[in-house]
Amino acid sequence: MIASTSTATVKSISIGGSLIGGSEDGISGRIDIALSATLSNLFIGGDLRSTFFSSGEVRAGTLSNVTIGGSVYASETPDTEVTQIFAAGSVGTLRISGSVGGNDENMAVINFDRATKVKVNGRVDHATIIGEGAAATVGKVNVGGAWVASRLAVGTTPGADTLYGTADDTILVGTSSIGSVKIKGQALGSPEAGDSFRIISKTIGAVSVGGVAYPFGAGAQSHPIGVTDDFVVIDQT
Ligand SMILES: [Ca+2]
Ligand SMILES: [Ca+2]
Repeated sequence: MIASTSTATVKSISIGGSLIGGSEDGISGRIDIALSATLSNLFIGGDLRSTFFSSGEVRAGTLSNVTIGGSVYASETPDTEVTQIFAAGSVGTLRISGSVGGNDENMAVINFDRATKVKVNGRVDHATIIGEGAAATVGKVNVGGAWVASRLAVGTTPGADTLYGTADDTILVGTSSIGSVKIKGQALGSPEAGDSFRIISKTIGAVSVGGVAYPFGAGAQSHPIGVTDDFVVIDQT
């Protein structure tokens, strides 16, 4: 674990290989910067990867520039879902060269208040990206591959199911927004019954999936996308 409890900015952490969750103590495989402090540059050449016992995790107040050369993988251990990338405040640019992948046990979770850009070159599969709070914003979300069984909730309450980005979410009164979402591959939910997947915010500027643009303008829009009937991109204003 790399930890800093100071409120001073940490200018740079660079790991050539992977950051991997550890054994049974549950706190290894972590970069843990004070939630009032900024980590300006984080480079992980390989994966941010979880093991059976614990997750690879990054936590800070602000994450200005994050580059992950590999993929982000959630743990497969039942009931051990954690937020693998957490900024108490803002994220500048988050670039992931590989994929963001969870599994049937745990979603890969990314959580912040605001983000300028999230770019994933591979697929987003069993992942939840949360912009938390009534003023949450995400500028651009670009995904090079497919979007599968994944959620992007910006400025919502999770509702009775306690999950962000599902059908029972309520959009908070405020100024939340998603500027644009561009998914180059296909987008879909899951073939199982009873679950739901949303890209949701008060205002969404533009969405394209597989080269098809879905109209988002003034007023409320709701577009079901994909073959599974449980994935909807929805805004309110
Ligand atoms: Ca929910
Ligand atoms: Ca709208």
